[in-house]
Amino acid sequence: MAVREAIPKPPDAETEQEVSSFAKALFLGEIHEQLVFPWPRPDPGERERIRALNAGLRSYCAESYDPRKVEEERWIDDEVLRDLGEIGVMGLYVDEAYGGQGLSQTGYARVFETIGEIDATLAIVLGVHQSIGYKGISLFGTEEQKQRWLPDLAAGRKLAAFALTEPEAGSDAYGIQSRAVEQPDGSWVLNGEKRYIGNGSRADVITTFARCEVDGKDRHVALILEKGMEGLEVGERYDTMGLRGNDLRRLYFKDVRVPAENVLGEPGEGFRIAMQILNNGRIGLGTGSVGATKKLLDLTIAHVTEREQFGRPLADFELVQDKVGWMVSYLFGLEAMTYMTCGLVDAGVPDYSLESAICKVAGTEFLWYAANRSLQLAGGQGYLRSEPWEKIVRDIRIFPIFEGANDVLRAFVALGGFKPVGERLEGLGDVSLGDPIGSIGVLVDYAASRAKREVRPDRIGMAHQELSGHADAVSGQVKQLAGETERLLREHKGEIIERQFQQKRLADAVADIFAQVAVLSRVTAIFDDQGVEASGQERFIAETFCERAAARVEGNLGQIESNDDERMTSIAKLSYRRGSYGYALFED
Ligand code: MYA
Repeated sequence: MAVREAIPKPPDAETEQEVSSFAKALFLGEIHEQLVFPWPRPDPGERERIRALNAGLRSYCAESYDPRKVEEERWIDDEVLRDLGEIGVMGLYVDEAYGGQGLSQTGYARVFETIGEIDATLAIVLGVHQSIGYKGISLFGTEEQKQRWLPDLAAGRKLAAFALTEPEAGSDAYGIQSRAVEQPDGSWVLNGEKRYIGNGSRADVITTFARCEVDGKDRHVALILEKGMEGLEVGERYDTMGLRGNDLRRLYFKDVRVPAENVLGEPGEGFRIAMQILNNGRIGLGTGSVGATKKLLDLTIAHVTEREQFGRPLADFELVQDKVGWMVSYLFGLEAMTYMTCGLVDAGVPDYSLESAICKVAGTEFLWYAANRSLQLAGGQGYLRSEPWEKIVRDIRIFPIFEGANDVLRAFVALGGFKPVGERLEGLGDVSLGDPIGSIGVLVDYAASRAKREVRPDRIGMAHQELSGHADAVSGQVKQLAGETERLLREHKGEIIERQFQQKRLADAVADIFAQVAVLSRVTAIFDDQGVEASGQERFIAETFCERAAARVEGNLGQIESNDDERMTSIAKLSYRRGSYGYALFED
């Protein structure tokens, strides 16, 4: 069910260029605001359904779901999972035709916020199941495959898992070693090993990936494995710091024969399929972080308003207000950005890979800092195992690591932005950026042609006029981002792939720009609905977020030129040579 009916047509022919990704275009200095204005409106029919699902989920879990028991027993009762399936939360986005709830990405995220508030382990078990476990079947499955698997998965009669990571291929997912060889009868024989697989021994259906040969080329294939297949062995369970109810396992594939009808998509397309599934999963971690932070905020407000010290509630102290104010204002921005991304998916924007990576990085890091600050405000009480903070902190520590380690995703975002800029530069003169002398002329030509192309959409004109100051500031930041991107490419050419300090700065800058655009769109909709006067608090929070985000953008882009990166790499290399700290103050 589409949240937004259709993407409105751009205003004139010059701006009517094919644009597949809002975030990638920002690196080119282009703001395709018709993709992000107006704010995506929830479908009224869907709103009712979400309310009913959330209410059912809350009342069921209040009675029958005990997070501590799940942690002690290290799994969720099968009966509870069956009940949750009956409530409808095991097949949230699956078409009604296959027995699911047919929710949009936005609707899915809203129910997942509630799941995340109840318990992170529950969110991960259900998230592994539908966010990534059977997402591939829903996105790339044939009609026959959907009919075969989705009804049982959506109803919770079967559980799914996603198996990509291997001992030698974590962040470098392209480098998986598992291998599938096609047989004369069209089936495949699979060998290899996977690790850190959630729902590992419980899953009935596992989406997995292996290398394969297609037309003599080394490619990847996506396969659906089923419990009980000969040679599919479940290995030992990992003993983890948090999410202790998550059944995290090794899996071994020993000559597993996979029938042709279990191949997902085209052989050779496996890596693209894996990445597309993860794009969806990463948004889930962004919106899940929104839900988890709301819970932390509730805990924090309750604690600081009740607890008194020095004859006053903690809430009265400035440094407490600083933390709570930061939490609320950043949450407002993160919520806008993550739901804006859901809106892009629902509107059918083809490429949201950068946006989803941005949501994952921003969401999981904010949640981590928020949890730390919330625990700090709870004082000694926050450190007790009987209190909720201890478990939350343990459970969420993995979020910045899994589904793409955050620094790897930052590199992915920056390189994803460099790519269209590099292509444009190369395309102008057909000269490789790897050729330092040849490219100079091209870059000069490009700079000149750019001046003539000022009609490209480089301003935000659809924000409410009361927000025009912020909209202009964001337009300026986009211009600066594009300028720095081009300058870095010109300076480093192909070597840019090694410049991780600079990649991080660009990735963080574009994340803050995207978040500001989302906030402007959100508040414009609030102004339109309620009037400017009546929306004073939202305006105040939004402006606070935008001003802080703008300062971060300035900081990050400013450091591209002036930084101590070389000192940091030298110190690190020296310490590798010394093998330890090596600057002992005492000689004992
Ligand atoms: S699941 C396992 C998680 N693992 C990863 O995420 C792996 C991380 N690594 C990668 O993503 C890739 O290997 C990177 C690129 C990014 C490093 N969308 O040359 P390339 C295309 C679309 O850049 P590499 C888990 O943890 C690219 O354009 N396409 O490749 C469970 C290119 O195509 P072309 C993409 O340098 C957690 C081609 O691929 C994407 O090797 C459980 C090659 O690209 C993309 N994103 O790698 C979580 N990336 O050749 C449960 C690349 O055409 C969730 N490409 O240009 C629960 C949710 C609920 C939470 C609730 C909380 C409370």
